[in-house]
Amino acid sequence: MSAAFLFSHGAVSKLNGIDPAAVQVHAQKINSLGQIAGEYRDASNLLHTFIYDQGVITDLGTFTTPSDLNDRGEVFGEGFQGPHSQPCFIYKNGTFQYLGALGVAAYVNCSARRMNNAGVAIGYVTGSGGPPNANSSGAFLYSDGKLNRFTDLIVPSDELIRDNLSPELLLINDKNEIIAKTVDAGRNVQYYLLTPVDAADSAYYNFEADTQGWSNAGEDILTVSTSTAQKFAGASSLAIQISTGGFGRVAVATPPVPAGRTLTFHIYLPADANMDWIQPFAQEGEAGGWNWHGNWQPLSALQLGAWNTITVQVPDEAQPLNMVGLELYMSQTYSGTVYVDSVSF
Ligand SMILES: [Ca+2]
Repeated sequence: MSAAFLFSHGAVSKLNGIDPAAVQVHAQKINSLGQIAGEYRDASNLLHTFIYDQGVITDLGTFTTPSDLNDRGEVFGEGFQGPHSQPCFIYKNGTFQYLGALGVAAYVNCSARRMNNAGVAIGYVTGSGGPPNANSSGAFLYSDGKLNRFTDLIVPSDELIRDNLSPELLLINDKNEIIAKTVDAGRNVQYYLLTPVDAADSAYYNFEADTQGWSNAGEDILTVSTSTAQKFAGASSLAIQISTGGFGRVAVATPPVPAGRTLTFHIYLPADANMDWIQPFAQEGEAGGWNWHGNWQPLSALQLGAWNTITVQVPDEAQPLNMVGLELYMSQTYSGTVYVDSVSF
């Protein structure tokens, strides 16, 4: 017996809600949430980007074309800002952000390629009309609000630089690994896989060598180790492997966190995480009456399959701390791994 593709519950949805006058409707990307980004031409032959999400169409307006859509629902595409300027944009949380050129330029013509689930985008931009030698064109990598010239991110001795080839970036994955293509004067094509070097982890609790005293301080439902499977910075993080439901607590005793500091936690929740809530915390010692300072977060406030940054304020009048850590509560059974990294203060 063989089966054709089985849709969830047999449901097939029609992409209703696009401008009835639309022609040349193209769905370009579908992400793992089932959201779709596409484009169409309106009655005036102008291009629009649309996003389809659970039966609802959002129209991003004229002069926009999508190139990619990530699992955060963010669209990477090309827009329009007056004659001769077609910058790349990232559309997220209902707003456009335009990326511009690499140097000073009057006009921008940008080719959007890909954007991963961390919001790191790659493409190629041509700037023109700027001062001589403005050097405003080239392949770029956009990350954390910064437009980087791609060649600035490559070790100068690498042959990509040495041969003075301009890489056309093709693909990026969620590990920020990039496929680049070069074409030399003889039209010979070469492909490269570029892998990022880990940024150093300068946080006090960076979990680079060991667990730094962090251990299970709650119910017997989890084990604690270091792991390179996920990391916020450096090469490794603290892995909290949960085997069932219940109340979990991982903590480090007598941390040297001074009063008045803000503790910053980076916490990675897997895509299938089902805990009810998590709570990074700091607790004062006996002199401080065991005072508790937590930042309780329901699962709905957190990003899954991603790093979450959560802070805990230690008051100015706090007495020396008894412990710092993370609590998790799962009313249902769960088996999976949560990661903590780069806890600084
Ligand atoms: Ca680390």
